[in-house]
Amino acid sequence: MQNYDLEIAKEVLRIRLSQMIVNEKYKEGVFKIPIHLAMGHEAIAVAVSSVMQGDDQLLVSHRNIHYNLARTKALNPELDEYLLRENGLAGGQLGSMNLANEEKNIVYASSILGNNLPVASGLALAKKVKREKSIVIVETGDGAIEEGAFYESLLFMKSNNLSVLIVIENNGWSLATKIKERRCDINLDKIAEALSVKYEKLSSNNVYEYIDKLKFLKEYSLENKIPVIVEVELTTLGGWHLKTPENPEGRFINYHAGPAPEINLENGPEIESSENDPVFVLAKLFEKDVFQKMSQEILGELRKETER
Ligand SMILES: Cc1ncc(C[n+]2csc(CCOP(=O)(O)OP(=O)(O)O)c2C)c(N)n1
Ligand SMILES: [Mg+2]
Repeated sequence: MQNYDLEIAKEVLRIRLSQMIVNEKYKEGVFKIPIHLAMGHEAIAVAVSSVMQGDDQLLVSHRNIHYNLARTKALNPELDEYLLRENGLAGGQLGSMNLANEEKNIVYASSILGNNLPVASGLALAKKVKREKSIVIVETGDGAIEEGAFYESLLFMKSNNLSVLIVIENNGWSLATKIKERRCDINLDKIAEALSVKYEKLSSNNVYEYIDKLKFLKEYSLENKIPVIVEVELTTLGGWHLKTPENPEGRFINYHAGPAPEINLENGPEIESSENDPVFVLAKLFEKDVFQKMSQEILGELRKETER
C-alpha cells in the first residue's frame, strides 16, 4: 500500500464530517439563512487550499462551505456565522452565500453568479503591476459560466498575461434544472483552445491526484503568465425523495441548498458507494480499520469542538 499523506486524508474527512454536522443542525431547523452544502466537493477544496501559499488569493461563489472549512480549519466560527452570531467568522454579517475570510486569503465571495471573475481579473492585474509572484484562484459553477462575465474575464486575463487558476465545479446542475435541459454544452476545452488558454479536466475525486495536478497547473500559470481553466466534474451529494400520499416512493429532488434529509451522520462519512463520493475514493486507498479509526477520531474532535 502506497504511503499517502494522512493529514490530507484527515482534511477530506474533517470537511465531510463538519458538513454532516451542519446538516444535522439544519435538519433541526436552527438556521434562518440558506446554506449550500457541498458534500461531494471535498477533494477539490482540500486540493485548492493545500496548494495555496503566501499571498495567494482565493475567490469563491455562493457554494463555499468546503473552501471556508478547508481554509479556516475550524467549524465553530462557521457555525456561529450561519447562526448570525457576533462571534461568527464575519461577525454574523455575511451569513453563508457571501462568506469570505480575508485572514485566511479567501478575499472575496459572491452570491451573484459570475461576479467573482471580474474581481479576480482585477486582483490578478494588481499582482502583475506590483510584480508579486503569487496567484489568484477563482472558483465558480457550471451554471455561472453562462454569464458574459466569464468570457470577458477570461479574455481580459489572457490579454493581460495574468496568472489565474479558474476552478469550475461542474455538477451538471443550475438550481433545480439540469444543465443539459437548460442550454447547449459549453465545451470549455474549445473555449480555452480558442483563446490559447490552458485547460485541464479533473474527475477522479482523488484528492492526491488533484493536489499534484493543481501544483503543476499553478506553476504553469505563474511561469507562463496565463490563466488556466480547471474543470472539475463532480456530484453534489444530498439528493432526496419528496414523498406525498399520491407518490409514497417519492419524487427525486436534486440537492441545491437547504438540509439533505436523507444524509445521516450516524451512517459514517461515506454517502455513496461510488466514485461520485470523494470519501469512498479515499477509503479505498487505506486499510479499512485505519480509515475507520481516523474518521472516528475526527468526529470525536468535531463533537468536542461543537459541544457548548
Ligand atoms: C446573476 C445571478 N443570476 C441568478 C442567480 C440565482 N442563482 C443562484 S444559484 C444558481 C445556480 C448556480 O449554478 P452553478 O453556478 O452551477 O452552481 P451550483 O449551485 O450548481 O454549485 C442561480 C441561477 C444568481 N445568484 N445570480
Ligand atoms: Mg452547477
